[in-house]
Amino acid sequence: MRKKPYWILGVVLVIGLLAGIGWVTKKTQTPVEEPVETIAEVAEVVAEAEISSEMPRGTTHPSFEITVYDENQAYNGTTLFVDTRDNIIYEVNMLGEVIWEFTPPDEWLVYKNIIGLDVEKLENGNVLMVISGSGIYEIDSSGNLIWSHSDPDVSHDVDRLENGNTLYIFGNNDEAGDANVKEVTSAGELVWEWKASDHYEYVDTDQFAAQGWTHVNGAQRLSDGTTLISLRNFYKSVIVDGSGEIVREYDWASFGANVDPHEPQIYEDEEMLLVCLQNDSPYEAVQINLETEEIEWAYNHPAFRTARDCDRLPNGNTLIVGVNNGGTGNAVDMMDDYSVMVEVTPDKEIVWALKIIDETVGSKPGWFYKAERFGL
Ligand SMILES: [Ca+2]
Ligand SMILES: [Ca+2]
Ligand SMILES: [Ca+2]
Repeated sequence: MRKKPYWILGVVLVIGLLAGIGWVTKKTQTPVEEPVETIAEVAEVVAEAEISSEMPRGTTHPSFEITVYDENQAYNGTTLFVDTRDNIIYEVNMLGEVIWEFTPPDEWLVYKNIIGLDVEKLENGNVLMVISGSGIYEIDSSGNLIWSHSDPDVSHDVDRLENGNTLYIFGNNDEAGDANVKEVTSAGELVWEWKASDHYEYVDTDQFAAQGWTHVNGAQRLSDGTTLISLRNFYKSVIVDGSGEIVREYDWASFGANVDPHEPQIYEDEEMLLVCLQNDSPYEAVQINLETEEIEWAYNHPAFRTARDCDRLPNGNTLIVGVNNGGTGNAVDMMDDYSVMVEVTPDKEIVWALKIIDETVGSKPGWFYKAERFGL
């Protein structure tokens, strides 16, 4: 039997040693600081996108610009939202072209600027919206009023439930004693309500004085009949049972001082909760495991502030509505900040972005509030 030459063994040892040193060096290297890019700067030109023949086409809006569109990675569909500059509800395609719009009549409006208007598309194609201080309105795709429920104590969120009832909330300048969540039948009959003051002691401090006591800003009915409620001014989200008792409390204070939770949403199939933690700059979209409460995924961007909605899309991407801080990251000088919504992959690559190009938001939380994406 022929012996292997020793020099081969030596070469293998030396290569192994060098590789080991390289690995250790890499592990201990300080990462090079990447320059802060604004979302617009990471843009790919829309014109380069291959437009699917399935895409519904519409008309260009002078204020909307798509700065990123990766047609292979984005969840292709249409996006429904409110532009609160002029109180118009838009549905746009992936190019930002308007394929549908609706202007709520003046008599539905209480405030000049719609505050926290939620808009959703129902399974039958109708559109359901909550108009703060006014009520809930359901229209068909031609804009005809199909159903309404007037209640001055309404804001931020409305959901049509599987049983046909409607769940809505009140957190805009709410006071202790107000019902923060209500469920009404199609006949307008109140069948369930939840008051924070039944479960929390009223404490009149600055923390609890920002636009109301609790400033509840979101609710979701879960399949077991419990209800997820976002108590913004308490920095908490709670799950309450049918009798109103709090059966679960998620405390967001551990994510930093004054992080306002927005639009927490439980995805039961994925056993996770996705929430926007708004804290002017930076902000974070955080996904936690429902049971362990461990962070499974989180996204922030140095050019991003004031996100108030994040939705997990069927392809695993996340649609986030917020404000681009112009790349300055400066919470004082916000005059160059503009409204934006972005779609990011699980790997945190921006694959779609829509911005308002002709009007900055200044110190406002932005002209977009929430958005919904519908697949083609
Ligand atoms: Ca809703
Ligand atoms: Ca909801
Ligand atoms: Ca949404």
